[in-house]
Amino acid sequence: DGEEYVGADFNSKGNKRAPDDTTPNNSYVPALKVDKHVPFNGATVTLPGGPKQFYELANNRRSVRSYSAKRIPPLELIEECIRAASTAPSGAHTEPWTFCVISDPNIKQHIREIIETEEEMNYAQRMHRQWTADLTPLRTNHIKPYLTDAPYLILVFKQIYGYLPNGERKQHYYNEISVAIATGILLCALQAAGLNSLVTTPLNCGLALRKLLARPENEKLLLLLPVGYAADDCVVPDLKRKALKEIMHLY
Ligand code: IYR
Repeated sequence: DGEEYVGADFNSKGNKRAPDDTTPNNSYVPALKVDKHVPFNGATVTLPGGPKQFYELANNRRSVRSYSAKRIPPLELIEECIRAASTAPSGAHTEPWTFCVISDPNIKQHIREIIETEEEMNYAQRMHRQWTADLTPLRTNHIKPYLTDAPYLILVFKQIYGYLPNGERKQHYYNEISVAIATGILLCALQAAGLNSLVTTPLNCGLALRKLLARPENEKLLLLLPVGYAADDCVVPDLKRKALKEIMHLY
């Protein structure tokens, strides 16, 4: 985006030194405690089928909007997938993510009501008509049965800042990018577990959902993923993916 990123010089947003900041450099202490660096043997855990096998797995993922309310994956599968997500790289190793897993039917119902109320206004008024036109091939609308049918909802929050042991605020650099990368890993892990999911961005619902779950102010909702098994009568749009030669340019 053309913005210079100069070392560890930041304002409250973390990206610019105030011109009048005369604080000596040695008065800054790192937030991250690292005792030592250790030898690393490189990527030693690989798939038997190599990257082709991983492609097959990733390519098998589709956004699923209808879920079996009867087939319930064990919570351990979800936990293992979130553990995988938590291995994502993050700005200055701040790990700025929170994953809220909802299985309680009453909370799911409440979440559905919050989202459907907002989405009704989103579709009717807030979204540009070009946007709603662009969505018609996907057959989406403000009615979202997947929010109550899916056995789990994973609400992914980005922590826009954290806290030091002394209670002061800690910078969470690139928190949104970090949490988005973690979510990509989560999607792959869910796929590897044989689970289906949908990435949703509930427009205008962040505050209400944060309050419903009693999450602190430094957490902002980034994404909401229904997770479960596709319903027997599930259909998905017959989409094509771009070919490698359209997306990769070798120099
Ligand atoms: N958030 C709305 C609308 C929506 C937007 C996009 I971009 C999509 O790819 C799909 C849906 C909804 O969930 O219906």
